[in-house]
Amino acid sequence: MERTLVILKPGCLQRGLVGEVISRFEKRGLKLVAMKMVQLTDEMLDVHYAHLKEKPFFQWLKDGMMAAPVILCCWEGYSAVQVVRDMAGATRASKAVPGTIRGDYSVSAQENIVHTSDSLENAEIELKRFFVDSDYCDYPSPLNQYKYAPDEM
Ligand code: IDP
Ligand code: MG
Repeated sequence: MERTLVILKPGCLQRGLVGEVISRFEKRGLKLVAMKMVQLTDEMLDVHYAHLKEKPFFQWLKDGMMAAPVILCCWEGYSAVQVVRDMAGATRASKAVPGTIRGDYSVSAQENIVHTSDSLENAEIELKRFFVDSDYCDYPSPLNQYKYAPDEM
């Protein structure tokens, strides 16, 4: 099954939305396999947001991501990368569809509640960036037969 990275951004923490957002992934049927709270650094964000380093908002974005701790989560499930990405909604939250996380809790292009990996390849890279093997918890999923067809597990 796929694994994907979600970062609950500083605004999510400060606005008291951590439980709401985690609850959405739980209710969708995804499995939480790793989680930790960290203060991101400028160096970590230079790497994580390298694809945006020429953008005029790059420093504002990094400052926003360092304004408070973040919560890093790894969610596992069938097609987890796309499922989580779709649940987050459009980057520019003012255009995000209601029912998505960004569409329900934000209007900003920058302060948009969550980071989600955008492909399976990037999910693997990003998870390695923030987690080591011992961060992952291996535990039974007794409800999987009620969540998945045999070929989806
Ligand atoms: P994503 O988070 O939906 O994958 P990316 O294009 O990878 O979007 O951008 C990473 C983050 O950079 C966004 O989540 C958002 O916080 C910020 N960002 C992206 N575009 C803009 C913009 O036009 N203005 C301000 N911040 C932006
Ligand atoms: Mg992105």
